[in-house]
Amino acid sequence: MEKLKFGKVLVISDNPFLIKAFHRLSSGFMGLSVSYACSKSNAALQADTTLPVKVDAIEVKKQWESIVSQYHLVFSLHCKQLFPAEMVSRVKCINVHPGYNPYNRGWFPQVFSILNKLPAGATIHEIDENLDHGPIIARREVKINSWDTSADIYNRVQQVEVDLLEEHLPAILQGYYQTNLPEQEGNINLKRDFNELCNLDLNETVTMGAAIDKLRALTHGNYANAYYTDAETGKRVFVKIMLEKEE
Ligand code: 0FX
Repeated sequence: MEKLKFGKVLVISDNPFLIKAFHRLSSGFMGLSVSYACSKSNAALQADTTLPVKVDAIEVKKQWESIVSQYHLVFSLHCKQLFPAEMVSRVKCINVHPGYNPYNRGWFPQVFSILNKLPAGATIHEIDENLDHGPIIARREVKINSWDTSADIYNRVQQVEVDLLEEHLPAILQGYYQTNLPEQEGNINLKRDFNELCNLDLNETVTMGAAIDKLRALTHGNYANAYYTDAETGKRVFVKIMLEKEE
């Protein structure tokens, strides 16, 4: 193994699956020291005893100068905090994103890919001052089948994120990876776009295909996403769809 260019690495993540995967993938590198941190509000992760590493709370906006002075490289593995422009210009920051950049950058990419038919997938890229935007180190598309819900796609995307990390981590740590600029600016979805989607309008007229797409885009395990408001009680009624392809 060649000498590492980036020997002191900070992983900031709010995602236990990716923390475990990163720990497994990085444990073979001689001379590599990795620290893990998550958002302050993520009490579940800080208390998670199934994790192989200690995960401390970090407030990137407040602590970025100390991060810059301590680490050679920072990974965001679904970190819910935005990295300030001053930070990303002073320390190399790399994002592992559950979307196929530059399409459906931002919040819950696969949800929007079901609806607007833009590619879904995973991307590893350098972070710049814009959301899910910087030079691309690696990306891979994940196919969307007509019977997939958000959760089906997300599970495949997460596996592809791990595969891409496994393939590219050596080059990243040794600092000899290549990047490509995204072919266009693409599009961004925010949390409020997702929240708006969840509010179903019972008077909206759509094709059956569009209705199924909307419900499968908003069906993700136990999450209560799509809803309509019951006229009599004023209470929200949550809606999920079940899709089963014949064998
Ligand atoms: O960690 P993450 O998978 O990713 C999200 C953003 O999509 C991503 O672009 C950003 N870089 C990252 C910091 O945050 O999010 P999550 O674990 O909260 O949700 C995972 C999936 O679960 C999501 O894609 C859709 C589904 N979900 C999640 C919540 C919280 C729902 O369907 N409803 C929800 O309320």
